[in-house]
Amino acid sequence: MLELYFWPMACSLASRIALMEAGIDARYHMVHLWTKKVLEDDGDFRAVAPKGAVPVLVLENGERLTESAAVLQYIADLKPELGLAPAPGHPDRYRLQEWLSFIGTELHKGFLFPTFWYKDEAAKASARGRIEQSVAFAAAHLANREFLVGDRFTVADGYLAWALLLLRHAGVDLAQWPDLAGYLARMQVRPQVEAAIGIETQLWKTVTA
Ligand SMILES: N[C@@H](CCC(=O)N[C@@H](CS)C(=O)NCC(=O)O)C(=O)O
Repeated sequence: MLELYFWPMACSLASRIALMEAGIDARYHMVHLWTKKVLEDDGDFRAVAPKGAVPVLVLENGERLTESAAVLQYIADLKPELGLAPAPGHPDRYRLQEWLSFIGTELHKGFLFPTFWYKDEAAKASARGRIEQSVAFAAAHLANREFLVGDRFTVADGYLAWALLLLRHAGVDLAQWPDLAGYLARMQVRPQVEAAIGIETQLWKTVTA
């Protein structure tokens, strides 16, 4: 069985969404990102993952796969019939990778600067402006489209939905882009997305209580 190391509402939520959309059972291990402890046994997360970051997917053969873009594509490729990623070699596969990279580097990492890393207000505002440019780009792309790539849900949509949920903590108001707010609302009512968010929201409450 696959195993996923995660922290509630962190980027590993996109991997949980992918697993649930794929209908793949997995064992989930909650990690505390600050203490780097695996919560179920107080184990050393860095012994599992030297990078100290989630997601980590433990494959059936015991190998560990990291980096959201790789993990998400791996999960999607386990169930090719579901189209959670376009087939390898199809032109849309490169579009999927383009979006996974954009979400990972511009939105996901971009979010950290104004939220956690910059203390100076001017620097925070500048970083927020940069994120807003990236969000505006995604909003324009989604103005007349239901999904990021092709005409069906892919793992990139799960990843973007997570990133958009987090942006409010960076002081970015999605109401500026009604199409994008509508897209997020549509993603959030997909049964598996809603269920995954529900599970992690509950877990988040338990770890922060
Ligand atoms: N490049 C990695 C980044 C993963 C990442 O930054 N994960 C965060 C949670 S969203 C984390 O575990 N941070 C803990 C740390 O960096 O110490 C990816 O794309 O998956």
